[in-house]
Amino acid sequence: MNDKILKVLKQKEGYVSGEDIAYKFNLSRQALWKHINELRSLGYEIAAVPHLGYQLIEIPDRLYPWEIKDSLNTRTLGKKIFYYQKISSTMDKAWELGEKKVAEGALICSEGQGKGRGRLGRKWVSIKNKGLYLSIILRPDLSFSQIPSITLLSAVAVFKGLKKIANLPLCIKWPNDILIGQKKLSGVLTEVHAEQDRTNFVVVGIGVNVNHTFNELPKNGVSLYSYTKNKIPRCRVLKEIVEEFEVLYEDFKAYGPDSVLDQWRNLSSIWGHFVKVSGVKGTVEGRAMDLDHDGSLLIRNDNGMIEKVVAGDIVKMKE
Ligand code: BT5
Repeated sequence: MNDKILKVLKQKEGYVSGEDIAYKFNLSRQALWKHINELRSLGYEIAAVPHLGYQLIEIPDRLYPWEIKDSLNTRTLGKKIFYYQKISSTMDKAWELGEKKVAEGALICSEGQGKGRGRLGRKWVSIKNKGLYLSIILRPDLSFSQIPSITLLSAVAVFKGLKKIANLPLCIKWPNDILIGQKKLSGVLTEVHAEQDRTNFVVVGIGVNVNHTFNELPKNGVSLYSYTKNKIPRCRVLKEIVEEFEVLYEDFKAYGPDSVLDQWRNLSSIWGHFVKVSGVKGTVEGRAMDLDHDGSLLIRNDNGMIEKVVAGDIVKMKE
């Protein structure tokens, strides 16, 4: 009922009479008042004036599923949304739901995370009500070797989604970072639930620093707010990223990774630069030449040999 009342209040800029709302939903005046107070306790600012009625003054910056669904224009992503005030990690919840056979496209979002994680057991700082903490459950029919491309796809989706919000000087850093200058704005994490060669499901985790003040950010972090000085509703950030994600993902499933890889190549300014990459098998240095068809980074070392790095971090880059 709360969401229905909210819809009515959103439709009108001025006051809506309490009598009209109560009549529309067959509620007593007391019951309507109870719903109004419930909405207020969720953070909605609603003015109540005798003889005039109710007016929605402000929508809180929360990732409430009904707010997300109100604006999200997708076919499969976000048809189911699991929402938490606080959680250890949206990845853990996504794994739990994935094992329970929750359908592809389910979104898991939380206002904060107690144990947000990055790759290789690293931590993702997840301050409550400030960032976007989102996991997406996917069930692609892909071979194991194609999965790393999903990380690149996610990074492209974040890049394109954030570009729609503001004209930011974003950089994409292999494989999963979105930066402004040298500072990290967003990170992506892909985890796969697989048995032998069969992929059961994939979870993509997306973290974006949205409304953090400078002091709330980790060292070398940046938020949309700390850079633009504008507060941005986190639902909007989710919407833009998830809509871009769906377009890329449908294309990827239908035609393979080529288009995603091309877009990633075009967004990156790494090509031809000297890089030092710390990978699982040690450090590789040389010139970044290209992405391989599986999303690995191809580096030409001093001997002219091409080395392939499947997973790792670029720890240094120069001209
Ligand atoms: C990542 O790992 O960048 C992937 C981050 C994924 C986070 C999302 S949030 C929703 C979902 N649920 C989760 O639990 N995780 C996903 P990696 O490339 O390993 O980078 C981690 C490193 O980034 C850390 O070691 C820090 O140096 C830095 N870092 C941590 N928190 C940060 C933040 N909020 N902003 C910028 N940098 C951060």
